[in-house]
Amino acid sequence: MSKLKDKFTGLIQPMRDDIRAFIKEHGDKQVSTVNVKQVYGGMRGVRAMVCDTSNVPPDKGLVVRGIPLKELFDTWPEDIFWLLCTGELPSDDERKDLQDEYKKYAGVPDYVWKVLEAMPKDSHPMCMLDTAILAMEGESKYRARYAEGMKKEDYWEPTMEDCMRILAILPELAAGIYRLRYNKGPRIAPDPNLDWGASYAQMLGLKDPDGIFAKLMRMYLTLHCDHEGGNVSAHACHCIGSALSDPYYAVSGGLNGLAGPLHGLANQECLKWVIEVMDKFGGAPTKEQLEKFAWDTLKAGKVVPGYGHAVLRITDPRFDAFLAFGKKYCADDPVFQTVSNVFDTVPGVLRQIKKIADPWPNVDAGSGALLYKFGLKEFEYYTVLFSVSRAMGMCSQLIVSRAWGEPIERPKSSTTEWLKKFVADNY
Ligand code: HAX
Repeated sequence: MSKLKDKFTGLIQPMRDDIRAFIKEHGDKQVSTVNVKQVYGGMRGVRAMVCDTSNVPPDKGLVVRGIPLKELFDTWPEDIFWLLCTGELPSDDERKDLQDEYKKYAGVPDYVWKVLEAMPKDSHPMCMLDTAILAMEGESKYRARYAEGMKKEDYWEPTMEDCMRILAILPELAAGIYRLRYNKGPRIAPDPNLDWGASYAQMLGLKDPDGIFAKLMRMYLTLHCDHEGGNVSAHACHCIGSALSDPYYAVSGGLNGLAGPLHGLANQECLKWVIEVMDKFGGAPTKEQLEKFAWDTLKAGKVVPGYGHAVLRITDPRFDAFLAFGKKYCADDPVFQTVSNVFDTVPGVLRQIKKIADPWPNVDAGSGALLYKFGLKEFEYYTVLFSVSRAMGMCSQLIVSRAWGEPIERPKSSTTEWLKKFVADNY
C-alpha cells in the first residue's frame, strides 16, 4: 500500500465520525441566508457546500489546510497534493513514495495520442486536454469496482487510484499536447529521475540551461493547486463526482469550466492584453498610456483580464509570488516590466468604477509574462498548465468527498414567476 493511501486510511473513520456527529448535533443551525440578488447573482457568498482541502478568506487569499499560501511558495507540488489530502506536509520519505507512485501510474496510452492526432489541427489545447482525460475513462477503477457492487465505505479507494493515475499522466499528456498542437517535433519521454514539476518542464522541450524554468514550473504547479470549493472548476468537478461519476468524468468536466475566460482562461487573455498594449505603443508603455488603454478596454465593454475576483479583496498572494519570482529572475524583461507597471496602474483605474468589488490582480495577471520570457509564447496553452496544477485540488476534493460519503448535490432552483410570487406574498 502506498504511504499516502496508508496515511489517508487512518484519517477516514475519525473524519466520518466527526462530520456525522456534527451534523447530528447541529444540523438544523443556520449558517447562511439567500436573497433574490444572490439567487440571480451566481450564488455569490452563499455558504452551501463543504470543502476541507482549502479556503479563501477575502483578506488573506488561499489557505491550504490551515497554512497560508505565502508559507508554501517554495513547497514541492507533490507535497501540496499530500497536504491537500491529509492536512499535513509529508516527510522526505513520504514525498519519495508519492513520486514513486506517480512513476508507477505514469504512461499515456497510445490510443489517447491517436484521439488527439485525429482532432482538428486548430483545436484549443484545453479541449484537447479535456478530451484526452475523458478518452481514458474506460480505465476507471472506480467504475469497474462500482459495477462489481463495491460498498459505499470503499468508494474513496478506487477514487484515489483513478486520481493517482490522472495526476501521474497529466505532465506527459499536457507536454505532448503542447508539442503536437504547436508542431514542436516528437514527444519527449519522461525522465524517471525528475520530480513531477521538473519532468513536465523537461517534456515541454524549452531551453532551460540554468534550471530556472523547472523552478518556475514547480512554483506554478504549487500556486494553482486549489482555491476552495465554490469556483467554477472545483464546483463542476465536485457536482459531477457527487453523482458518483468517476474521476475521469469529473476532472475532465471541471477542467471544461476552467477553460472559461472569466476563470482559468484569463491567463491567456491577460498576456494577450499586455502584448496588445506593447504592440500599440511600440514597447513598454508609460503609465499614462497604460491608463488610457485600460479605460479604452472598459469603454469597449470588456474586462481587464487578470484583475478582480469573486472572493478576494486584496492582491492575490499568488500574484505576489509571481511578481517576486519575476523581480528575481527577469527584472529587465520588457514584458515582465509591463506586467509590473500594469499592477501599478490598473487598480487605480478599476477603483474608480463603483461596481467592481476587487480592483486588485488575481493569479492570472502575472504568470504569463514569466512563461513568455522562458519561451512558452503560445498563450492559448497557458490554461493547460493551470489545469495540471488544479487537478490536484479537484482530485483531493473528490477523494475527501467520497471518503466521508458526501451525498449527491441537488440545490433547489426557482422560476422567476415563483420568486416574484414569493416576494409579493411575503414582503
Ligand atoms: N474589468 C472590468 N470589469 C470588471 C472587472 C475587470 N477586471 N472585474 C469585475 N468587473 C465588473 C464585472 O464584470 C461586473 O460587471 P456587470 O455587473 O456589468 O456584470 C461588475 O464589475 C461586478 O463584478 P464583481 O462583483 O467585482 O466581480 P464578480 O464576482 O462578478 O466577477 C471576475 C469576478 C473574476 C469574473 C471578474 O472580476 C472578472 O471578470 N475579471 C477579469 C477576468 C479574470 O481575471 N478572471 C480570472 C479570475 C481568477 C480565476 O478564476 N482564475 O482562474
